[in-house]
Amino acid sequence: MTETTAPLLSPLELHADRISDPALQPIARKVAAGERLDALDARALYATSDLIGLGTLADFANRRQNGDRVWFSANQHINPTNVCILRNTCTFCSFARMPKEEGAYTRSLEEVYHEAAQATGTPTREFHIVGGLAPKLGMDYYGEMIRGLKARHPEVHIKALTAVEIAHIARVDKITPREVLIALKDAGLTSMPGGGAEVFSTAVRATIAERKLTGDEWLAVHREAHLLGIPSNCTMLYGHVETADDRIEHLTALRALQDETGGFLTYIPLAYHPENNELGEELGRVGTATTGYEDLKNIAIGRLFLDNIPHVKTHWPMVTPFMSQIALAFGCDDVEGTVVFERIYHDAGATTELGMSYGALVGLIRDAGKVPMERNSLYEPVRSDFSELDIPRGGDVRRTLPVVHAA
Ligand code: V47
Repeated sequence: MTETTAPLLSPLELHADRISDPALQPIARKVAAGERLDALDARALYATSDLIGLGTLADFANRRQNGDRVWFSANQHINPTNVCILRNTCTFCSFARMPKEEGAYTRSLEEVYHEAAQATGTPTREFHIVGGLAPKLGMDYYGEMIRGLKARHPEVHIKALTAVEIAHIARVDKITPREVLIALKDAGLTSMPGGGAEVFSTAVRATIAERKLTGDEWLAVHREAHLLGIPSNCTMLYGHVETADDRIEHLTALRALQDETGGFLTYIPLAYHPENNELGEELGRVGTATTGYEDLKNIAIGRLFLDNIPHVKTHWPMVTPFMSQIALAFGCDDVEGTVVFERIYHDAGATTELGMSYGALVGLIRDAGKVPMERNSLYEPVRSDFSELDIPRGGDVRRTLPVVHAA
């Protein structure tokens, strides 16, 4: 994987005078010295209400690693099916349907190719493909899909299938996850998305995702992928029933696997959305479950604790483009891409647009004082000169969004 040297436009300085919580001072010394943080440090970070102090540390750690460069991708999300055998046990999910439930769908391969054809003539460089665990969909379907997409769009990287889907395909075809990964790589798979991790704690999983892969099983699939030369992303779903200690245990496990394999590209904290799902109803939550304060804290702590994962991505469909823009000063060096048509979070009540235009993304990054860099799935630079685009400075990102209609 090649990366250009990050442009260091702002002087790299840790503004310790911006830290007001004394509990953060010893952590600041560790961060300045490039020392690894431990679980007790992470507890202090979760306990603090000194958001500016926390952000100052995360921003320093990010700029030391990435300079002022912020990556984005021209990508298209595709969700081939919402049919899922975990429909009744993943209580946080609003996307899944039982096979015969109203709204259930499974696209034929031709329908997937038709949806992907929107990429033709656009800058799209990545298909992000995730969906449900439909009882009979195995290698025939997914192998053929990836091969067909690659044949039609050779220049587009395919980031597809969470660890949970890989394990499901293995069960359907009675082969190992390793065999599934080898076959999918051969078909054209570039990398894997980070979904399905949720929170690894057994107690949390028993409440929100009882029948899903265990944390250890999720990690084992990613380990296998990394060993086969398939890099992947990792996530944490926060803002439901988990405690700070559950989050720290989760981040510790991600960091340990990264020490072992180096295969994670980016970490994405995912903000729980409570609409139209059993968990939200049980918790009595409506609208958004997380606050801007929590969103920024989780991003900053991810950047500080995961010292071995190169990138931290903010997912604008979940936290809004406004919060994503601020996240660029709290440790993020990567913004979710153009997306085109987002389903999973909108089913769960997200009120953001379904996709964002290329120009709006560039403007969002540039107006935060950062240097936009378009990337592919492997974080190889695609484009850094946007002078030909007519993007008003300080523009309202809402005005430059395309109107995307439901399929
Ligand atoms: O695992 C589901 C989350 C994930 C809800 O790798 C929910 O670049 C909030 O894999 N509220 C799947 N979150 C999405 C995914 C992903 C997303 C963005 C970027 C990347 C990447 C991967 O969506 C699931 C789950 O954690 N999710 N329901 C909900 N109600």
